Parts: sequence; structure tokens; C-alpha cells
Amino acid sequence: MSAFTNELTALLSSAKKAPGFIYKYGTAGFREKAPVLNSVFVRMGLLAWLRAVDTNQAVGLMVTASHNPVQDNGIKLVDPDGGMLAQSWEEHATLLANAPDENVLEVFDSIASRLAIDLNKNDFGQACVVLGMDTRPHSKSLSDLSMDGIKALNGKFLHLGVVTTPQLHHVVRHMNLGPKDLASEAGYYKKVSLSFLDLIGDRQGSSKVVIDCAYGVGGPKVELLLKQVNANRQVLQVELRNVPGVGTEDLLNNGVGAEHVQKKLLVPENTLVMPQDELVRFASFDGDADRIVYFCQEKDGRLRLLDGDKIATLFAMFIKKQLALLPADVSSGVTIGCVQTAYANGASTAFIKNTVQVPTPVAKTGVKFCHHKAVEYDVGIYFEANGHGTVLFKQSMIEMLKKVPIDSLNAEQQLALRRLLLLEQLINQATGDAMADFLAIEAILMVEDMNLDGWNGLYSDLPSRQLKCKVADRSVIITSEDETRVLEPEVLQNAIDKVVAMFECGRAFVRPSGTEDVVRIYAEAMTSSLADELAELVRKAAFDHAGGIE
Ligand code: 16G
Ligand code: MG
Repeated sequence: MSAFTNELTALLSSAKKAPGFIYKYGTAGFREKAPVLNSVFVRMGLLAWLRAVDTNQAVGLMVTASHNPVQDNGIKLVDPDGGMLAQSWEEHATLLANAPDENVLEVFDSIASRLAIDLNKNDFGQACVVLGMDTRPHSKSLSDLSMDGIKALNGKFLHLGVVTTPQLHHVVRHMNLGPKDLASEAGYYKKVSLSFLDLIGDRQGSSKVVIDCAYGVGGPKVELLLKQVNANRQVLQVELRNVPGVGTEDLLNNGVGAEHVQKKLLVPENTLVMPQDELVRFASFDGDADRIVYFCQEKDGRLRLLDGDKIATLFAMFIKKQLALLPADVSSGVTIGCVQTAYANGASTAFIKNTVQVPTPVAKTGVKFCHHKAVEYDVGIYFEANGHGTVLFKQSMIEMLKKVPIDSLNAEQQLALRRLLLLEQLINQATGDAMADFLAIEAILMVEDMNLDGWNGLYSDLPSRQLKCKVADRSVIITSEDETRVLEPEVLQNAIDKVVAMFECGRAFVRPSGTEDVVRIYAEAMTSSLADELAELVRKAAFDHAGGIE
């Protein structure tokens, strides 16, 4: 370590910690106002290299604050399999980010020695930190700070420049697990577009889709993807709106994008919904394009949302159908699950469980928790209602499917097998991915000859409402593992139970947010106004029993 001390010391003293600030590795990494993040970026450069050396593989560092406003930025660290950073390392990240300026090297050394990681060894294997960044104005200078940290340790890095979060996950995964020729942004477009085109055969999109890109990085990237999709013939008619450009910085996630559409049930601002758009389906990405929701506008101007639950339902039905077409000896042992969170609409849970006949285990909010549960199945579908999600296919099952003698199958079975294998190629196996999910959804709609009405009509959502409540200290609320119940303070859960019992089909829960300093409230009931009423009562209960302040 001593060999690096001079350069490191200079770098660390040029990026001092914001006084008194406590950094938290939240649900999806560090996320704060950009000006207080300099020290975190340098330190996370160091930590990312440590993780790379620890695993002898490529790891990732994404500079983004996802759906947050443009003033914010953040870091998401990516593990060698392309998934989120191992939870045990979140503690190291938090420790290092909060170390007093004068102790950073000491803390760093102690983490390295505790994990027996030798930064002076001769062979670092494939260790490398892959960086990517979104389009925020400060993303470049912040990612430079992480690079400086890696350089100060003589570490190896590869900066992909501006990419979506899932593209970074893709590159890291392919660098380590192969095929290596796909481990690039270009490889991403190739893999996703070719599997999509193979999946749809000679079909063509029947109507126009408009994508609200949230003025985020998804805009320019989906444009590149669609160029490849439509290279030989016009397969998809897509119109992009809210694409970033000169002077649009402040518009990022501002009244646009998946978060706005899903939480507020409002059409994105600046997205002119003209009369001829009535039959058009819309999709909204979030700021770093790792989630997607669909919607359309009713004749009365209201928004009809097809959220992550509807997306999960579509995937579950399609996959279940293909599996059912295969001979029993191939499909009978295949396990399939659709992981949801407490936010899943009750109607979706009932439909997936009872009609599609796929189990719906509940995971804690956050991609990492859903992902973790989904890998327990051969086919693990997971989607949060907010549109984060993907479908994971266990490699052993894919190998098994590839070994099925094609001649033993009839034409329909061959097609079903092919579709499953292509879906695995199309859908991001590392993380939720707005672009890949978009093409997978469009492919299923085409193959199933389904329109938005047919998809939306699979079940009707129970009306729901989400609210926030400010409390002095949200950590006083402790929930059950699946977040459906409050364990502490007990009086809060008792109060919630009491109000929920007053509503037919009522369901409600509260949980401390992992990304904002608020308590979140969710309520579901038979009508919108009853859901509003229940949510308000539960908000009041949280305010009264968990130290409400505003
Ligand atoms: C983060 C999570 C998302 C989760 C949300 C909950 C990732 C990539 N993102 O955005 O999955 O739904 O946090 O936020 O994991 P909350 O804790 O503030 O409600
Ligand atoms: Mg995001």
C-alpha cells in the first residue's frame, strides 16, 4: 500500500468529505446532491478496484442517480456476474465513504487486510473496473474522480462513456462470463436486436409506440438500438420523445419518465398527447433506463397504466405457455416463479397465482432482493410495480433445453423451445433493463397477436394510492422481511390493521424509504376514492405513531 501513498494522499486531500455528512449505501448505491459526492467518488474508485482484485474479474461502477432530479448524482457498483454489489461489500462501501479524511487510507487498508486482499500481488487476473455514466452534467467530472482513484492504485479500468445502467451491467457480465465479443455497447445492440428479430420472425409491429425517454440516457441509446432493429426493414414504428439535447439538462426526470407516470398516474409533461395518439401505446423509461412502464391515454384524457405487474404477467403467461407446449419430460421439472414486492397490485397477484398458475413469492423492495429470490427458480420472473425487472433463466436449464433432440419435437414444440432460448438471449440476465424489456414486450405482443387492450384486460388493477410522510427518524420503523407489516412500533401496525379492516378488499402498508428521507405509504381498496381515503388514514397513523414532523 505504501507505494501508492503519495499520489493517493494528494488525491484524497483534493476531494474532502462534506463536513458532518453521513453517506448511506441505500437500496441502489449512494445517491446525494452532486456537490457532496466528490469524496465518495474517489473512495469508491478505490473500493471498486479492491473488489476487482478480490475477484480477479471485471466489476462495474455506474455514475447515475437514476430517477432523481438533475441536481443529484450517485454510484451503483456492479459485481462480476453483472448483478448488484454483494451485500457484505455494501458495509465496506459505507465504512470507506464515511471515514474521516485523515483516516481513509487506514480504513481502506484495514478492509483489504481483513479480506486478505493483496494489492501488491503480481497477477491481477482479469481485474478491471468498468465505468459508465449517464448524461447528467456532473457525471463526467465525478467519474473522473473515480478513475483518478483507480489510477492512484495502478489499477486497470475501462471507461465506456455514456451508457445506460443495464448496458454497463451487460458489459461487466460478458467480460467475465462471455461471450467476450459481446462485452461492449456495440455487442449489447447486436445481441438484443438479433434475438428480438429472431423471436418475431417475419412479423411487423402493428401500430406506433411512443417512448418517453425522461430526458435521460435511454434516449440516445434506444435510438441506436432501434437503428439496428429496423436496419433491413421497418419492424417497429417508434417515436422518441423527451430525448436529451442541448439545454434540456434541467428537464431530466422532471415531470417525465417512469417514476412520474407510475407514481403520479400522470402523462409525462412536455409529451404532447395529440388526438391521433389515442390508439398509440406509450412506454416511459426512467433516467438511467433500467425500468419501464407502459401506458395509454383513455378517451377522457385519463392515463391507463400498464405497470411492472402487468409486464410480469405478460412474461409469466408467455413463458408458461411455451413450457406447456414442450414434452412433459422436458418441462415437468422446470420451476417457475414470479417474484413481487409488497407494492404488487393485489389483482396481479391473484391473476398470476390463480389463472397463470405461477407462484408469487414476495421480496423486499429493491432489485437486489427480488433478484436474489428469482434465482431460486429455473425461470425467475421479477418485476417491481415501478417497472424494474427482468426474467432470469438458470443456466443449467438453458443447457438442458439446448440438449433436447430437435428431431424428437414436432414443429410447434420446436418453436416453443426456440422462443424460450431466444427470450433468454433478449432479456438482460444481469439486471432490469428498459430497452431489452421493451423489445421483449413488443415481441410477445407481436407473436401472441395481442394489442394493448388485450394485454391490459388480462386483469383490472385494484385502485391504489401512494403517499409519503416525513418523520423525525424513519429508522424507528422496522418491518417484516417482506415489508407487508410493521413490527415496530407495534402500535403503528395495530392502527393500520384497524383502519384497513374498515375497507372492503383494503390492503395497506408503510415502510421507510431506502432512497429518500421519508416513510412511504401504500393503500389499495375497491375504488380510487376509497384507496385515497385509506392511504390518508394510514399516513395519519404513521404520523401519529412514528414521529411525524410535516
Ligand atoms: C431504488 C431501487 C428500486 C426500488 C426503489 C425503492 C434499484 C436499482 N432501484 O430505486 O428497485 O423500487 O429504490 O425506493 O434497486 P424507496 O426505498 O425510496 O421506496
Ligand atoms: Mg433507474
